[in-house]
Amino acid sequence: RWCERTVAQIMSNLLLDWKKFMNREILKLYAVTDTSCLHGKTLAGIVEQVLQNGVSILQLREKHLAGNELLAEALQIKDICRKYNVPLIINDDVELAAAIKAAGVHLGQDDGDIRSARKILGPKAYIGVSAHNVAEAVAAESAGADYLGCGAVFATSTKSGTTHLAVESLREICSTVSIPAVAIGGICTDNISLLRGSGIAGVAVASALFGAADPVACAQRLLCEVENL
Ligand code: 3NM
Repeated sequence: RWCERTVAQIMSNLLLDWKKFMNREILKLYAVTDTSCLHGKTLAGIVEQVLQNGVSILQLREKHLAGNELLAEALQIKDICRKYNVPLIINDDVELAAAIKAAGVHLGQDDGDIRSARKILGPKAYIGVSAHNVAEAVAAESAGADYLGCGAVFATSTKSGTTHLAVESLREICSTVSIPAVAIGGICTDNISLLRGSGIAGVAVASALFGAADPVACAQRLLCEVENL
């Protein structure tokens, strides 16, 4: 009995470690869609290009869309993600994530509740949570979040009302929780190296990728930089 329990405990710990390791790998280059800066290109076109060139996870974040328009966009992007075996995360909308069987959802501090999202999406779903300090990070981890999005590490015009997160605070978050964290906010190829030593698993990038003159080159350079962090 005691032996069986010990083996079961070891197996379950190994599985948890494996999940954490995989999550860190998957979070390396996290693209967050931003259609406000496409320069006449299509979102689907850029998504296809960046998924072929290093983006390891993609979040659909289209604040200006709702209802059937958002659903149609989500289904189209999901097809591309499936083609390249890249997880699709839906921003804020647990119901939409469930309806299209996305890989997961990303919740802000004011969005839905982590535990009810888990109930709806199940144990395999990725649930990401925005955290701006150690207290929020610890709370998200204990509520069952799989990863954290921490920002804004640099100035951003993609989201209004962000607060600045110093690299030192990012490091404190990463060393306190055991789930992986990605940095977000104004990250581009010129400043990503400033995040070195912070302990992040990866970077989440919107405008630098989707507004790039050459999104392919940008994705490749970001991946190269993130691997040297
Ligand atoms: N969340 P870009 S900053 C969606 O600080 C988002 O929590 C942030 O876009 C936060 O890469 C941000 O264009 C915008 O700056 C990220």
